[in-house]
Amino acid sequence: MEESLYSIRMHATCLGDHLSGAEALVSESELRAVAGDLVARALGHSRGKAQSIRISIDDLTGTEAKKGSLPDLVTVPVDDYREGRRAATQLLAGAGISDLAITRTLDALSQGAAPGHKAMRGAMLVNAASGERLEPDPARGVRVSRLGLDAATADALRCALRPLGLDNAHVREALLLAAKVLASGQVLAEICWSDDPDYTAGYVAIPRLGYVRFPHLKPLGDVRGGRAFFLPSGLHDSAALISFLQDTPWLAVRLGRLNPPISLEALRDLLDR
Ligand code: WAQ
Ligand code: MG
Repeated sequence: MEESLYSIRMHATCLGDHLSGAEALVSESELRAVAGDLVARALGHSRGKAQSIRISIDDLTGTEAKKGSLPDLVTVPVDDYREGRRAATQLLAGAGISDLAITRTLDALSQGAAPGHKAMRGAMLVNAASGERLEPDPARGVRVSRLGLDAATADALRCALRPLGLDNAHVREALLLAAKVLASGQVLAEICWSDDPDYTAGYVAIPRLGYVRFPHLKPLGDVRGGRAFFLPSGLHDSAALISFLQDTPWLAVRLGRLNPPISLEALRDLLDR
């Protein structure tokens, strides 16, 4: 019999504002347990308690999922978020993002990229040359959806992250999201930091090096976080990319290399090569 495939998504709001969202691709037998986990997560969020929780479940059985690998991962220790943002800026510049686009994006993320300086629910799409924002809805942004790991890869990932001290939901979910974004083949770079006030780490993902994490990309206690995907200025049709990111089921079936930390100097050497 064909294996069942479901997309399950949670979106929680408080006073009408985005609070938390999460999702998974699972089989029918896992749906109940995962739904319970998502509800618990919405109720226990560090940004506040949900007033409204929506769970959507879509049966995708019979839809072919695309398959790919997780990116390589490396941590670059930094002293504080300023040093983290300087290093992130260097990585983005090395990936062909203009200084203007980097500055505009970091400013938007640090001020809250949704109208009213609120946190966006999804990601900004940014023209890598002009810094212009391209997402159709600046409050919602583009949500990367319908992504998951097969069971063996999910287990292997946890085992490989544990000795690095990185086996937590933030890392696992962000690495998976970055994997789907890189798999689009159309994104030059991604930058992200969490909107959770007690989680200061963030990352830059680029095709050449994979997922490069910095323990500090924002000050502790800040509830402003977000994501931006930088697109080549020549990409005229972002609709196909948005449809891939939002709608195409995508499963990670292999790990990338999970490297021990490297110094900022070693990162700069890699970039100069
Ligand atoms: N698609 C697009 N954007 C999203 C999605 C999604 N599925 N989920 C969240 N975002 C955006 C949204 O603007 C959030 O405000 C922002 O990203 C941050 O989301 O240690 O926890 O789930 O290696 O708070 C990164 C570092 C942690 C992990 C990221 O993001 C590490 C994190 P959060
Ligand atoms: Mg969050």
